[in-house]
Amino acid sequence: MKDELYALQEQALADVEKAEQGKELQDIKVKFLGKKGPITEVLRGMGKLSAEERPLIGQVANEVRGSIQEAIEKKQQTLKAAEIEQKLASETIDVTLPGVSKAVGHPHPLTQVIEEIEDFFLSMGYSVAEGPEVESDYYNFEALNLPKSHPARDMQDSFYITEELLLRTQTSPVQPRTMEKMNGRGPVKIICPGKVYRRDNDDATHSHQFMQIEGLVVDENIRMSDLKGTLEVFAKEMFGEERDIRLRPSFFPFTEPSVEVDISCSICQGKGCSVCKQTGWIEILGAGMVHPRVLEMAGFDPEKYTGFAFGMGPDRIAMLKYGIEDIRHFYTNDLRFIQQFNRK
Ligand code: 2U9
Repeated sequence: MKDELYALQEQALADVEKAEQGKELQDIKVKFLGKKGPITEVLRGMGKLSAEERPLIGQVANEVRGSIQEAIEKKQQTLKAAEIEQKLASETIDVTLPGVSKAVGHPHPLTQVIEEIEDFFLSMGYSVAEGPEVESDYYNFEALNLPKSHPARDMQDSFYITEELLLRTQTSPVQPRTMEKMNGRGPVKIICPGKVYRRDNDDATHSHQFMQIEGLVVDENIRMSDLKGTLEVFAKEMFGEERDIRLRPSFFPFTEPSVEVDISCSICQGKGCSVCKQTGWIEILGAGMVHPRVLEMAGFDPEKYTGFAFGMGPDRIAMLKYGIEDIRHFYTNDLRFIQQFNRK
């Protein structure tokens, strides 16, 4: 029986040696040391032994059990340590390796320009007013001194939804909407950014949907020089201190007098080049003194109140600022174009 025990011990220790997984050790333990195990079996047979043999076998059996138990625990630690080692090896981070850059988004170039323009006017005490893109014919045209029959309506080919509803062709309707809420009392000092829609065939300088920012100041004694001064500071802020502005007479149904505003060409410093078509000047926006009819329709007494207004296309401003030759780049969501404006 003693040899049998040692043979079991040898077998068990050999299995422990070969074991590679904790599970195997568990199985060996159950197999050799378990209730139904051969050593237990031997011990159960102790009854048949002589009195002098029993303690000897008992001692050998416990020695064998102890050595197998110990071998299993030692091997478990070895396997545990190897597992941790392997885990560490697989998880070691080579800090010298370049990091995996997470693609972080950033504002669209148009949004960047619009926010820059908004920040300028907010710094001048204006507030931002917004309104519906699906607008009524009244606010988009009538309230802007463009009665139903007015020819200028055709200039702005519109997406009509019903007789009375259309996709707004400019953000101007936000202004009579805002003025009406003032119950004829100034001051009004707002800028109105947003999407506008014109039934245009998209090409390098036209898009059926584009952005606009308009501004309006209504109060007592607002004069043309206030408009000129405001636009001068704006142009220098957006395009550089060395820029000059020029006001040219123009016509808009909702302003009288009306002007178009140019800045000196940033490419040729005003000497004339292909960008400014040899004029040295580049048009950036339109403006004028608010037409008394428009003030009146919005509930303001044109005898007491005057105002100025301006309108610009941030797309155009961005194209000038960044030398972009095709407006469609803004709307085709080509990341190669957009990611150039990632202000890291
Ligand atoms: C009210 C009174 C006056 C807004 C104005 C312009 C001149 C203008 C164009 C610029 C580029 C449209 O996107 S664009 O093509 N706009 O030139 N806009 S004055 O005048 C108003 C608006 C509302 C109540």
